[in-house]
Amino acid sequence: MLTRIDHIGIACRNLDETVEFYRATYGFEVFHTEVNEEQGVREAMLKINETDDGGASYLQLLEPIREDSTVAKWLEKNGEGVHHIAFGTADVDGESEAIRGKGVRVLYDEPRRGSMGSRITFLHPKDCHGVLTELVTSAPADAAGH
Ligand code: CMX
Ligand code: CO
Repeated sequence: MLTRIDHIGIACRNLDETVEFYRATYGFEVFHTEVNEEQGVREAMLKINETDDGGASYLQLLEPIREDSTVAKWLEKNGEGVHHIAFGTADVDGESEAIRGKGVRVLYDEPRRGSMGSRITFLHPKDCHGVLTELVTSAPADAAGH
């Protein structure tokens, strides 16, 4: 089961300036930052609300750290904006297999490492009516280590 909006991924050119916009305009504070080398991004997670499945919903602000990263390529083509949405689930392995079985391309054979020790995979936007869609299982609360 997919039980929450885990996050909305927003591509930006300058993470610090974008974080400041969200703080000054809405009062959202940074909950966590990290560099994900594999994904080629520096990111900030802003927690918007907790959810009744024990998780939370975030904005994920993403700045590319390499010219050849997917987010750098996307920014070049589209400019700043909403890059992907992510649904939270307790079982990213089971959900991605079930969705693969429905004919949607799942981009990874096995989930990879996401923010705060989560496990993530992606569904191809061309199979999802134009929306790059991520599935996330959060790390257990005591293992997140933010
Ligand atoms: N949303 C919607 N459509 C997208 C898209 C996005 N974010 N990114 C690419 N597309 C579309 C393009 O517009 C293009 O469509 P057209 O052929 O109609 O022009 C098509 O998909 C192919 O795009 P591309 O620019 O050639 O890009 P690639 O095929 O090289 O990569 C994708 C697309 C989805 C495979 C790649 O972005 C990917 O692997 N994404 C998953 C990883 C990721 O996004 N990591 C960063 C976030 C990390 C995190 O959330 O933690
Ligand atoms: Co994401």
